[in-house]
Amino acid sequence: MPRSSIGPNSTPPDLTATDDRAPTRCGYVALIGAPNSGKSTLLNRLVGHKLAIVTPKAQTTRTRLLGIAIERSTQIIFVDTPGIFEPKRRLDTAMVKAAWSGAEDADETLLLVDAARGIDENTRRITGALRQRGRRSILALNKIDRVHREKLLSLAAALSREAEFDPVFMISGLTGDGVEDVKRRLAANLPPGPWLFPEDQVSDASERMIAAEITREQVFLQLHDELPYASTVETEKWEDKPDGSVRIEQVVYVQRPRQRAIVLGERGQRIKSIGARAREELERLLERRVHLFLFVKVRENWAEDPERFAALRLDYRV
Ligand SMILES: Nc1nc2c(ncn2[C@@H]2O[C@H](COP(=O)(O)OP(=O)(O)OP(=O)(O)O)[C@@H](O)[C@H]2O)c(=O)[nH]1
Ligand SMILES: [Mg+2]
Repeated sequence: MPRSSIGPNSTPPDLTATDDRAPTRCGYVALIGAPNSGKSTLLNRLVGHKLAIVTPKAQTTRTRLLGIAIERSTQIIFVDTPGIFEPKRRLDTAMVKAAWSGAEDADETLLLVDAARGIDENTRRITGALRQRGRRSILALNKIDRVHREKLLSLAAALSREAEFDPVFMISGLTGDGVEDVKRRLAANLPPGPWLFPEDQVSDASERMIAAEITREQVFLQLHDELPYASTVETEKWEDKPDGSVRIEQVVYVQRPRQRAIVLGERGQRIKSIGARAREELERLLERRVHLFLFVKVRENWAEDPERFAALRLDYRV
């Protein structure tokens, strides 16, 4: 069966569908790491679908997102998390809290370190917390396509002095180098048990939510300075048309009238370009025609508004 269903659907898990010669295994694996270490890129590669948005800017991911992969008789439920950093705003605190609770609820944690960047303050904060919690983690030095081998070995040694890691992998989420080894090892580590999701489901996020993320990805890619961080995107309407296409209405919230003017751009050129790229991406993802309508609204306090947190599936009470 093609693994085609993105979000939750009404089909109950078919627990008999797995290889009945081998007992099934199932469990959660949290991907944790500093912002920009490559967690979302790796999640997409492990699952074989674009689920999580990826940009060169830090703090792209704002909430936990499940990506579900199958490795022989094991269902691996990967948890993409926001990067762990020193939070300043309420939104940051909620993001970091979501990341840690993702790690705590998981059977295994995989710490990603950007090998080109090495051990920075954020990574040190994570290794300190792992050590304090007495938590063993698997380590993946990521982005090895950008780093010489000698540097990798010394980085692995330095990290092993910070916390307990077993084993250590060297991978590139971008090229896929080493990723299958990590996946196999994780599958073997997970406990025996029935699969928790239908075998064709690849994420817990709804199509509405992923669609909002795709537009937010363009906001991150096409806007700069404080704007990506001052914006959030929500899907307000989703209408399946009889001709097979879908009409999607989304709101881009910003905090200031001046920011709204920048998002719109001169004669609406910027929002048009954000919409055009997001629509292309959505059509690829949903495999149908998409009519995308974007509205830009000023909500000075959106980053303090419980409704916006709920849309991001973040805990407001941080
Ligand atoms: N060269 C190289 N770049 C990578 C690799 N993995 C990710 N990147 C790039 O690193 C940047 C950040 O990737 P993300 O996957 O968004 O990182 P993240 O850890 O999810 O970031 P946050 O969500 O902000 O915490 C993007 O520009 C990716 O293309 C890799 O293996 N090699
Ligand atoms: Mg991410």
